[in-house]
Amino acid sequence: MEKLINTASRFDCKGEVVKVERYGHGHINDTYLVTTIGGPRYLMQRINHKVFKNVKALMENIVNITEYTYEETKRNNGNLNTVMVVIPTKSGEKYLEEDGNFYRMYNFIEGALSIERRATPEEFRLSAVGFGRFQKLLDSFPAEKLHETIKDFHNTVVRYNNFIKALEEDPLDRKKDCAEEIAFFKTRKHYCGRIVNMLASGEIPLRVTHNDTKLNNVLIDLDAMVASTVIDLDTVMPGSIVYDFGDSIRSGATTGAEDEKDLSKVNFSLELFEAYAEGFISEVGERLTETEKEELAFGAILMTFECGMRFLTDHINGDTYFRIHREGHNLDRARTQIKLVQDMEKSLDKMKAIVRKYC
Ligand code: ADP
Ligand code: GN1
Ligand code: MG
Repeated sequence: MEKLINTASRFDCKGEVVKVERYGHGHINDTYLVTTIGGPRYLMQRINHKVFKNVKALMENIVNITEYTYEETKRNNGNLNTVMVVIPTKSGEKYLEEDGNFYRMYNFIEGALSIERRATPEEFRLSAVGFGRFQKLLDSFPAEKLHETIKDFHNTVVRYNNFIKALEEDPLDRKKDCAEEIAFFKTRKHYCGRIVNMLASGEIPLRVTHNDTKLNNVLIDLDAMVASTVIDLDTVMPGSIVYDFGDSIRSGATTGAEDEKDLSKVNFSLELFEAYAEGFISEVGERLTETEKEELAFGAILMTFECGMRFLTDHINGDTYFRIHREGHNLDRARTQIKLVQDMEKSLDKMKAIVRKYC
């Protein structure tokens, strides 16, 4: 803790840093809440530089996006307290390199929280409004300013090839214990190319998107019942809005936690799906092309399939990507995603009808 207080003190915070503690439930970065005397609270992150190999490019993106968001919010007389700002180091750098690690600091957004439980339909609708607004904001963001922070992030064909490669290498001899799960993904290989091909042919437009729209990446003000801030901007890159819609459904339209071991508790919720579709389409519906509208429901299946396959790949590889808290954690996560894909496959027609209703 003493060491982390020293690290945090190297940023240009107001007040004296007195406490640094682990915070949040992200799978990628190490996140810390920083308390000061005489100043506000801050949020410090040790950037996962195994995942984000080019930290300089990553931080250029984040600085550009947060500055743009700040200016747009100011121009629209919005609440600037809800905007994330990068706090520079005392020597004016946008991030700190220390002992081979990379740290950054943001203002801590007060009065709003990540929902880490099952959301109510109204909360989930609000999260959709938040991500929808963010998508609109990004629509006018100059794409040429962005670096690709993780190559082929939602290229499901590449993800599938990585999965096969992991199976071939099988470094910890884990493959033998997940034959059913492996077969599940293999029999659905045809899902992988669908959106990738539509992007390549221009049938679906490439837009600047968030790419990690899971429920806990939008802060909700539960007193005012409004979406406050979209966070976790590491993967803002060119992508498809179908992915952004789909990943929110994957993470939020479910009755169980992402790592629930009792799969009887994990069901896809059409009620939550409808709440999200309503909120999201109310914000971005007018901008969507007919093909995008048509693919939103499939996007939910695809993102759940992809995430499940990524969890299983990481399990086979020895848990080198997603943070785990117990043995078999990534396999448990893969299993909930499989359960959700199975449920969604049965509901696809109903999902499509709901999307049409709000478009
Ligand atoms: P990861 O990439 O590991 O998911 P996130 O950037 O999502 O990391 O941060 C982890 C958690 O920290 C979030 O889910 C959220 O609860 C909290 N958080 C992140 N940034 C802020 C912020 N600026 N203000 C308040 N809470 C934040
Ligand atoms: C990771 O960073 P976090 O926890 O918000 C991952 C997402 C996955 C998600 C699964 C950069 O999101 O792609 O969908 O875990 N982020 C990255 O929970 O890989
Ligand atoms: Mg996150």
